[in-house]
Parts: sequence; structure tokens; C-alpha cells
Amino acid sequence: MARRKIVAGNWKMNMTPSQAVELCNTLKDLVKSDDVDVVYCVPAIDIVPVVEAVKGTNVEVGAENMYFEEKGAYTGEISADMLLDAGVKYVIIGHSERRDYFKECDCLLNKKVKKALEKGLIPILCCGETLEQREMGVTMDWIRLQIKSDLADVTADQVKGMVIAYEPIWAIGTGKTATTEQAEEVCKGIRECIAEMYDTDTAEAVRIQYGGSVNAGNAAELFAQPDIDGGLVGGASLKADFGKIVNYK
Ligand code: G2H
Repeated sequence: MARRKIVAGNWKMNMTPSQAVELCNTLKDLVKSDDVDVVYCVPAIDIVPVVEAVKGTNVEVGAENMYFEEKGAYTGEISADMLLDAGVKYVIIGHSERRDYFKECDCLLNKKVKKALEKGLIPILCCGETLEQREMGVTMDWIRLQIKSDLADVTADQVKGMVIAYEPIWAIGTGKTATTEQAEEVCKGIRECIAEMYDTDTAEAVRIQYGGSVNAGNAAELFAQPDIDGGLVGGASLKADFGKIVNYK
């Protein structure tokens, strides 16, 4: 069965609650699509107003992070139950900015992935290499290590419903996009890794996005690749151009 494309905006630390609602209103008619799942992954404080603002549309809401513990004395953290109760469906886990600035390691990310899945949230698990790793020729070794560690003890059925986002760190917010060939090569490699870890059915079911300077000009070519099932979009998700990315065909 053909995989359905999924285009998710990653708003990062942009948009106050009132700006968030304004952006939802601007995008309302532009992001309509029958063929593509559309997600806005928004800062925690924007979740409630954004869920309200997208009611009655095709847009689902995602969080940019969550904590793996059930509840308790974890000042500043947000639990899966809190996200679910607020109307969130997806959660980004392991974005390179969290791995880098907040020192989130694969062991922690594995716990987050498992908790999200246990609760019924859909993880968008990010992976990607640095420029140095690419130049050393270890891109796929590194990404396989991330995938294997982050998915430890996750079942095939759970993986089938997940989203994995390949985001080369050197392409994030830099305006440098991986070439279509580079992006497809790694997304294909991720699918092969999933086939080795689980089976072909699981590898064929899991959706794999490309992220890193996706824009209205490059989305069509990237998303046309056989192993790229959509995109995780940062900067360009904050403007009307996001509508063109969703309607890339
Ligand atoms: C990569 C991407 C969104 P941008 O982080 O996940 O950001 O599209 O701005 O490179």
C-alpha cells in the first residue's frame, strides 16, 4: 500500500500564542489537502490556542518535545498525558537542536519514544549527521546507530505507525539543502535499517521525512523520491509558503 505523505511544520521557538493563532488563520485555506497529512508542531504554550484555531480543518497538532516520566516533580517538563489531553497527536523526539543544545542522548530519546507510543502519540523521531561525519564517510553508520538505539525495545507494529525524519544537521536553517540524491540515499538507508531490524512490511509502512531547508522551490523534487514521504519544515513553515509545500505537486 502506498504511504501517505506527511508534511509537518516545526515552529521551533517562534510564535507567541497570539502570533500562532494569526499564523493558523493565514494558513487556513492554503494548507488544505486531501493527499497529505498536515501537522503543526508548535511550542508548548501555543498548543491549546493552536488546537482551537485548527478545529474543523485537516491540520493536526504536534508538540516539539515531551518527557518520558508519567508525572511528578520534573519542573518545566510536559508529560504525554498533558499533550494528549490538550489535543496533540504527534510529538517530535530527538531533534538535533535538542540533542545538541540540551544534551539529549539516545538512551533518553529511547525512553521518550517508548512513552509516546505507549500513550498513543505518534513520534516524529529525528536523526541526522554533522558535516564532519558526512565528510568522514560515516553518515549511514551514525544514522543506523541513532535509529537502533532510539528504537530499542520498540515493536514492529509500533514502528509501522511512526514517522522518522532525516535531517542532516548541516542543512538545518542554513539554506543548504541536501541534494535530492543525498536525501533519498539516506532515507532509503533508514528504510533498509528498519527492514534489517524488523521486516520488509515494517520498513514499507514507516513514513520517512526529509528535513533541512525544505522550501516551496525544492519540496516537489524531494517528496517525489521513492523513500521520502514528506518533510519536516522549519523556517518555511512560518509563512504562507508552507501552503505551497503542502500542495507541492
Ligand atoms: C530542520 C528544519 C525543521 P529548517 O530543523 O525541522 O528546519 O527547515 O529551518 O532547516
